[in-house]
Amino acid sequence: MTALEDAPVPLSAAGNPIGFGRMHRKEDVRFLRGEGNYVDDVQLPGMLYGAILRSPYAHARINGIDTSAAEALPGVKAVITGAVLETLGLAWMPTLSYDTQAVLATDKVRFQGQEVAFVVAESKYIARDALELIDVDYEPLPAVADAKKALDADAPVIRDDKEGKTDNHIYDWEAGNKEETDAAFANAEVVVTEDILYPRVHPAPMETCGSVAHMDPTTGKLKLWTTTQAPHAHRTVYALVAGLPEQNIQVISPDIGGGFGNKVPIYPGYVCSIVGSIVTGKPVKWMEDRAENLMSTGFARDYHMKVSIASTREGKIQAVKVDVLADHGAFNGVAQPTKYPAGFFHIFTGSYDYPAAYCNVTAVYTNKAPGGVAYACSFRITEAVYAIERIVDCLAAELKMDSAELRLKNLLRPEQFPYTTPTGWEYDSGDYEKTMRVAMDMAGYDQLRAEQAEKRARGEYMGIGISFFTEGVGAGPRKHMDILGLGMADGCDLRVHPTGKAQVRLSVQSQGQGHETTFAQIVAHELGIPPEDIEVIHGDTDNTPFGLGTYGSRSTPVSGAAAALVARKVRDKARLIAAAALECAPDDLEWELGRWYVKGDPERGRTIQEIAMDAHGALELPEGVEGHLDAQVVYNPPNLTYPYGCYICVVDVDPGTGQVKVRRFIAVDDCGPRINPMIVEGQVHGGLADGIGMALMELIAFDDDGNNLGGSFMDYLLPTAMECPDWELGETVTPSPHHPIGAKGVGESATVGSPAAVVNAVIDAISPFGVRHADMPLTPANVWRAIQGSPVRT
Ligand code: MCN
Ligand code: CUN
Repeated sequence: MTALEDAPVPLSAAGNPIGFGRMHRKEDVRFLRGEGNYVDDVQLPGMLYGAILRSPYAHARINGIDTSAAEALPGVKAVITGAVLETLGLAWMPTLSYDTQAVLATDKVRFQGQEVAFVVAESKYIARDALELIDVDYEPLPAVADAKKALDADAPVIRDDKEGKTDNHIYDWEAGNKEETDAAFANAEVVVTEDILYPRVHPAPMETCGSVAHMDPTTGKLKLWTTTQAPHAHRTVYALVAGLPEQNIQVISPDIGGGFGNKVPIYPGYVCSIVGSIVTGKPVKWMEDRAENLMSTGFARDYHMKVSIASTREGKIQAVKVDVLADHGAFNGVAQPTKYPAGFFHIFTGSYDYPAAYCNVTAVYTNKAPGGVAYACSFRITEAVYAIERIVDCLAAELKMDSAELRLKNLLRPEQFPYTTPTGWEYDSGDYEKTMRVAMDMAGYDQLRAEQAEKRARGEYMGIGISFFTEGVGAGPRKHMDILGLGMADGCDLRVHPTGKAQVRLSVQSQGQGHETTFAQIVAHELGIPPEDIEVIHGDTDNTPFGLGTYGSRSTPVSGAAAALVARKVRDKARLIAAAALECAPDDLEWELGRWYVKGDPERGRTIQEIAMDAHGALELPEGVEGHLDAQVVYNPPNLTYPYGCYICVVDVDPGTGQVKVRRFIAVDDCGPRINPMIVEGQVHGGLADGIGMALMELIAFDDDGNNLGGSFMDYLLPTAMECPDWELGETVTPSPHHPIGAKGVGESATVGSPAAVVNAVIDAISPFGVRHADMPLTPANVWRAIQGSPVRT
């Protein structure tokens, strides 16, 4: 274990830490100057532009499509429909959950915004104009937008494309022990049950989804610049779907303007751009606009949860059970490990010590866009954390107990780690009470409660909300986790050039998380090469090793480990070369950052840069040591890493208007050693803003006919600096025992942990009105309704 030492990290000539520490992001030089290279910046000679015709109906039969007027428009090069794709065997594609999804609709449209036709034209304006000229003969069908009605006997069957399908049921899945849990509930002194909805929200990255496809007709090589968080997995899927030879497909994911899980699935637009290029022989660019992104690409959540908790009268939790109705939209397109159709939801037992838990998840099709796993969810740990942290607050209200006291009474204790949860996860490490105490101290918890009591006496409504979350991030190991059969392990290559400068190649792909900086820091920490001398290469399948990509905060736990191990491999090789150069035995050498030296004779040594030159030079290398200084690894993680944290939110609510003001937000995260604390804080800041957005304003709503009511930022509200307080961040450091540098992931922690803290604070504020729960988003109107005792609108 080389956890973050107390000793100060040495600085490079450029002033950067040679190892872990704060350093400005290397990529910001181009980002801040507007010189990033996004998919829409890709310009190729002779490039054409694609646009997608989308369904205005949530459910309708297609009786015919007349494309003749569009084809006749000058500048239009091709109009592709489902019928055309059918002749190529490409009308349907597999989803990442072993379902099928229409690329372009043939028989029916199944959600509003579904892809119906693809126009390729000389300009994007001509392409859009041509869409207006396509005449689709729709026969509207009754739609089901409400998951609770999807299994009704008279509900229209959405997936009648599947042979023998007579209902909208997708799967039932369970975890935990039902008998033990039922027994614990039967004998419990106190039981609290609540219907809790985690509404449909959307990750809404700044850059929408798009691709530029170029199928070179002479070489047969397909180059695809695309917004993907998983370039290698996408390449393999294209090879399997289209039957293209995999070595002839190059997926390039250049700079990405945010992903947040939106860019894990393969979208029909990507496939259409490829087909457009094959048909026309030219490069074809497709970029969706904001409304298309909000209406048709991977949404998040839509979990209807009935949550029950059993406890003693003193507040010792005994069991938790959750019944979930999961709305997956019209195609089951969620991206998650195959074994876990409900993602990692069964981590809902949370951070507490109790013996029995059980969940049952029933998933259904509805006439809505597909998705479910996105928006910094760590494979649905967002839903799980929200369920447990809300129900714990409901229990506190029932017991008339302080919610901090109830949590402290039930938190797992340090000596219980590694801890196996009642649903089968093995938490690696934690000191939960310590983290909670740090947060409470930072907040001045007791004073806050005293202030709240005073204010209540004056008729002012202040609320304090706590959320204590545990995540599991870093999927695999591959024997338990795969996506479409591709095992979740990641490669990493490291080359040290003769002059001692290095290139490290990753299988993961940054969307703004700063990998070009932090992965250089990991290698610097292991080898002593300054981070500015290490180039991080990612996002290009021709130039990086295979791996499953960036989501579920797996880059640090998986590829971060791979980067540390590949650097150690290079270090070991460097030792043999240094021994040859110094004419001593390798065992006589000792390592200090950046240098092997002779034990007892520290003046005699070789720096890593000198060794790099030796490795490429005339030095006689020892038997069995190949020339050059490089190495490769594939890292198959033994377990997930389990970051955790305690968040405390303080709000003031105006009961007359329902307006919520977030006054303070204290976030104490434990993600093990922080490679770059500044980047970690940035990740947490972003996730906390997400939490305020989801808790208070974000919602993709539908009417009964399945019309999407939130297709623009006028309706789909995102939080701005105006709604966010000055974040108060703290940390504790509990290394992961199985990770080479002890680091746990953090990229989704704040999005996972914060919504419950905000909602708990709002409900705490309005609890004097008898409110125990109200669903997100807690807009002013919904808070007001809750106070009046009316149902909220979601
Ligand atoms: N880090 C660190 N020390 C740690 C843990 C992480 O310095 N102990 C750094 C890492 O080196 C990396 C960053 O923090 O630079 C995030 O690391 P990690 O937790 O491994 O997460 P990933 O890199 O795998 O990023 C994925 C995660 C996900 S799944 C979503 S969703 C999300 C998130 O990252 N999407 C983002 N944060 C985002 N941030 C930006 N700017 N844009 C997105 O699309
Ligand atoms: Cu669930 S969103 Mo991130 O895993 O890409």
